[in-house]
Amino acid sequence: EITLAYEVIEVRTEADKVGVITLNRPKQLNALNSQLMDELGDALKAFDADEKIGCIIITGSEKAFAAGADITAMAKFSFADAYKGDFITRNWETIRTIRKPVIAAVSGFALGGGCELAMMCDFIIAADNAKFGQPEIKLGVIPGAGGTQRLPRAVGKAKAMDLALTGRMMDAQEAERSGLVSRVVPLDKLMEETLGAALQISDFSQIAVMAAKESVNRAFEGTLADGVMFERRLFHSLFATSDQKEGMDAFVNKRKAVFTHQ
Ligand code: CO8
Repeated sequence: EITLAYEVIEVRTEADKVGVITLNRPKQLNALNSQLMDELGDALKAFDADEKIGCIIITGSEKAFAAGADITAMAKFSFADAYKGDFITRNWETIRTIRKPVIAAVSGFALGGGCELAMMCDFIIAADNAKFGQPEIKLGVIPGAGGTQRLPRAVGKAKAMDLALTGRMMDAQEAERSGLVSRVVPLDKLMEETLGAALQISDFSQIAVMAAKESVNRAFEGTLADGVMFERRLFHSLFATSDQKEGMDAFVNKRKAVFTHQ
């Protein structure tokens, strides 16, 4: 049950099993300030803790997923403010602790911290009007929430350097070609498509889903051999779940599996 009052995000559930978080500072193109990152973190944690929720969606408005960290909030920062402050150090990390899948449904601008937030999600579905970029260089700074690390892992060095050094934007087609987004859909189909994926995920075994997320993320840490061993041990452990018995029995008996997340 979500009881917290939110001001700069909107929170709802779909079919009692998908949590939807809508960034809601329309006048600032969803610029990410401390309050927004706090509220987003609280909403993510609440959905993660809710047994009924199997998948979470973060989305923005048609015009902007998020046009970056809030520049007006940062403009007068000293080094000490940046280094010691919550804004930079604490509340951007919450999303990394969420164990259920988080999908970014991106339309419009996903720039700077907005692009970084989208990349911290497990995958991105983009509307055909989406624009991605890391324009921090134009402000005399560099990406600060993982942009220089996650972008090259997603799109390779050439495009990551191009985007980080020139500050240019990449449209949805280029983002899909480069591997930054998993699907591009017409703007008016964005929520339908994303919700479809989220509902599909929610009907699977939550334990298997969390294990899959954990294991794919492991691909970005350490060596291939360690990652493969990590995956194998997780795979072995899933044979201890009722959901594995149910999933395989349903296949063998040609019926639909009903997972209980045990
Ligand atoms: N911060 C604050 N306000 C913003 C931001 C932002 N990032 N982006 C847009 N706005 C505001 C504008 O100031 C404007 O406000 P007002 O109406 O009061 O003048 C309003 O939103 C609408 O914006 P525009 O009039 O500029 O709209 P356009 O359609 O003309 O342009 C753009 C849209 C191209 C998106 C343009 O607004 C823009 O370039 N925005 C800035 C993009 C940017 O530089 N983003 C990177 C910010 S730095 C960053 O994200 C660092 C991340 C580090 C994270 C570290 C945390 C750990």
